[in-house]
Amino acid sequence: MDLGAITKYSALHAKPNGLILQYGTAGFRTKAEHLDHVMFRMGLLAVLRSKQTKSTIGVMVTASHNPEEDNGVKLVDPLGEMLAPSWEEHATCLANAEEQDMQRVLIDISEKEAVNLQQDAFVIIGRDTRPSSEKLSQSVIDGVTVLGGQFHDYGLLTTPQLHYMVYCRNTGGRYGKATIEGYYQKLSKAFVELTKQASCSGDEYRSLKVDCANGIGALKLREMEHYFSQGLSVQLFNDGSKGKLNHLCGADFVKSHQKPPQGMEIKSNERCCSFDGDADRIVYYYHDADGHFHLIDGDKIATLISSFLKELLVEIGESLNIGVVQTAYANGSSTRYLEEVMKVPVYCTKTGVKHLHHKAQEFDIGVYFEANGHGTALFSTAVEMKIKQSAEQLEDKKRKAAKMLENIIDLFNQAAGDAISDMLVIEAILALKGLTVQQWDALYTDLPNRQLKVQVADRRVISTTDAERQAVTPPGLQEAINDLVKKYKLSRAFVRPSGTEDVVRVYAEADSQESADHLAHEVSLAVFQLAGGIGERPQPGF
Ligand code: 16G
Ligand code: MG
Repeated sequence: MDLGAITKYSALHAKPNGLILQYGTAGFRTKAEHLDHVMFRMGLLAVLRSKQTKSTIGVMVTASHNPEEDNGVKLVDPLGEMLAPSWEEHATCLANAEEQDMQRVLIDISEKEAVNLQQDAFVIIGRDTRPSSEKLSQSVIDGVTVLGGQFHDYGLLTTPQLHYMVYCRNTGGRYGKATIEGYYQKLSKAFVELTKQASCSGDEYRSLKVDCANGIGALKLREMEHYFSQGLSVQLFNDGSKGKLNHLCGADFVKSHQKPPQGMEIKSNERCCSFDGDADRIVYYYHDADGHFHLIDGDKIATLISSFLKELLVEIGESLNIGVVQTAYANGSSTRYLEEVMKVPVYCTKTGVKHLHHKAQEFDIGVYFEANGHGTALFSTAVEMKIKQSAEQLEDKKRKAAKMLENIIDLFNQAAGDAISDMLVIEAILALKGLTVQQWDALYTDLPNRQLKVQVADRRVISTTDAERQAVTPPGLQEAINDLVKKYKLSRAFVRPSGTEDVVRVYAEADSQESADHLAHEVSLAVFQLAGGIGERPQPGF
């Protein structure tokens, strides 16, 4: 380590006085003007992580669904996963170190993690379309270079594309080619082969409106479009040519406001979807003949996918263990449908993709989705090999199912939830099953629900267990929630401190919207009273 050079360059990326940031569920995220030093330091950290793992590490500059003025950064581990928890702590330490402590912190991390500093390091970098992203990714590169790391800057990429590149590079090209063409070709080939098997009746449904949140998804989908156009025609909205990133559009807006994005004209029963700002989340929706808006969220996406996978497995005659992973936010109807109708086991983890991803790896086939639309399906290597063999050996009908499964494995981004890949999987399944968006929606009816936020002095006073479904502290809060829940039918409620905002989140569902709203309000009051609420008491009405 050339400590002199690090000190010199670090001063060019000086940390604003008193600024403390935390590597949260999705890396660092805040106003772009506060992030220059964090970017430089994450460049340094990526080099150490690369040396330690002897693998390529990814650095993505994005703030996903946050406003355009924000930015953020996260590191991607060797198999495309989120950064290991112990390194999240190092990231926080390094980002918050004062200039004069930087050297010591770097040496500490290297020693604790037994990093061989002589080892080569390779870091790949991607960024979204925010105005601040280009300069910030240059600061990452400065950090990588000053520690002697090699790098490749992919420039504009969706977050899942960067995860894909990392995964490809660390698996000797077996997973795919680590180029943007490699990504387009792998997914499109699988999609086109799959949809060729769809009966002609599906043809009239082969067009889709996509709200790209004025983000990177628009650019990449436009580049990719002609690779899969024989199977699907996409019409892009909020493509970044005029509107602001994530402003009144995108998956997060549509999911949280339960209404369509601005800038998209929707005719009744037309199939539409929205990506978020870095294209790792997707939700679907449509207007029915009466003009009512229907949201099809991550839970219904997981249901469609896992049901289809299960059907294929039954057809091939394979009894592989398939599991669905959700969070406490999953609608109760989806869990019930999966368990009772589909007979698929369902597991619940804490919020945050890394928790779901980790759990999903325990199954032969693990399908995970957050209700907000972030998810994918993971297939163990053994399953992949088995399916490939079946596709060659089995007879006619069985062989066809095995072939489909083989294509689906290729179509899923197994490194991360990916709006483009998920969209193509969903479109293929709808075509193959001849399902309309309404028929898909009708699989089950969501229980009415409500989400609220409560301001408290210190949200850390709330701790939870049982995948965030039970509050352990402050004393009395869970008992209060239990008493409130008993007052309503088919009801459920939980509270948790947000990992991305300084608020406590409240979730309630019940048999009617009125009951869900009441319950959410009453639980908010309990949080306000028992967990140190500040400001105005929560008011009823929304
Ligand atoms: C982050 C997570 C997302 C989670 C959300 C919860 C990743 C890549 N993203 O955006 O999965 O749903 O945080 O936010 O892990 P909250 O803690 O504020 O409710
Ligand atoms: Mg995102």
